Amino acid sequence: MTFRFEFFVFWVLSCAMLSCFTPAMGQPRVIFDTDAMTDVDDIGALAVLHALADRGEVHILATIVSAKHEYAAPAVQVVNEYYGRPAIPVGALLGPGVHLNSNYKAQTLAKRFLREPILLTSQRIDAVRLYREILAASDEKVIIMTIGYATNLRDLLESGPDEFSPLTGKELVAARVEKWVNMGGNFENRRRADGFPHDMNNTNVNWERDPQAAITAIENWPTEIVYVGREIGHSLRVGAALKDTPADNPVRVAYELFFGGEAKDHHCADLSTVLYAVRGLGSGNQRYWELETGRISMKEGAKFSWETGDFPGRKEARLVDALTRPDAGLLSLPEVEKVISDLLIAAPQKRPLPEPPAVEQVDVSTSNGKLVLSWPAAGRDVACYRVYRGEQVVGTAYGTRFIIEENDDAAAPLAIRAVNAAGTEGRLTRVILREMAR
Ligand SMILES: [Ca+2]
Repeated sequence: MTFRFEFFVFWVLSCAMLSCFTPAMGQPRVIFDTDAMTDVDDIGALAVLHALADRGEVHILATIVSAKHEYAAPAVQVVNEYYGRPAIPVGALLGPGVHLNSNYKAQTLAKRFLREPILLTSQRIDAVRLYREILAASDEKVIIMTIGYATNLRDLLESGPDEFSPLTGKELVAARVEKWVNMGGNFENRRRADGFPHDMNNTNVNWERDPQAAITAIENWPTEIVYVGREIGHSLRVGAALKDTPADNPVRVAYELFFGGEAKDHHCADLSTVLYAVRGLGSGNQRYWELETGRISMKEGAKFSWETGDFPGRKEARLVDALTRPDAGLLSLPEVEKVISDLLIAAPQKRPLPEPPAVEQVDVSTSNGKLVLSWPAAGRDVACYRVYRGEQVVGTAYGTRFIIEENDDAAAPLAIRAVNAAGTEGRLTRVILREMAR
């Protein structure tokens, strides 16, 4: 059965009313991939990311979970909501993966702060689908950071063409991803700040808990990888200052749950990874790190060796800090701790976000009996799009394309509304489709 669609696009907002929308060009656009399961530094890292977004330094495209704990995704949602960005998508690994206990008690955290019914990790949008939807629609390069397992990125690389893109996962990453900031590996033998020596098995839990994912993703990654080795964040400690923040700050509560009492200083493996993903090496006289280029060789169990140097065709580097490069004029470790701690405890700014602009044009086609809607992006700050049929939300798009499975009622009016991170919908951009028999 074939259809032809005549469609009329109405939009109420005039271009003049939209002129207050000023995209922040040059801001990195990031996808945050976290286990949010065992250690509390994932929660601290997400707080730092939101604090940087509050300062206009980053746009958060998605928060994605790489662990199987049912309250990992809800815990991420708690932090997104606290910082006033409830509409940022929370994706999750739906296939096989790592499942361990949560030492910061993700379930307790989620139940304290979220309204019932809580959408569990297994009820979230599939990580690979979310990655593909976002990357396919992105006309700017994206930075992906992993502060958990490489499971989602391995699955993304191995994904095939779908309704969002004719590219394979690897081709999509090559086309749209600037770099992978990878918290993993243990490149130097140091004593931790508490005197305990690092385990020098040349890996770290992020890689060794799903070693095949780490090996496959690293060996097949088609763009730059920057490793934030365990020694970077484990030489820094922050968190005690959270006790000066409001008692209902869920990040403070997570650190309290982790320590079984007052919030204390804790390592910064994931927090330092966020700082690098957003601010890079730092700037001016505020330089945190240097890059050391090299080449990694992955071995069984996700152990590895690292060879320093320039290797044509490879884009790999690791972070080095002032302990490794005392000659480089970098900030001292206590100074970097101060930068991270100030971001960790910064009060959410919850500035009103501009209402998202209207979707100005929608193309409609059919494919395999399904209705395919696609449209140009309505600005850089859109978190997602809601697709309405009449008053009913029929789905959410994280890119600029939506497929309606059942098109038997295609004559009903469809509206697509852009949604910003705060959850505010754009006004009355309405697309009315009328089915016309050929
Ligand atoms: Ca982590």
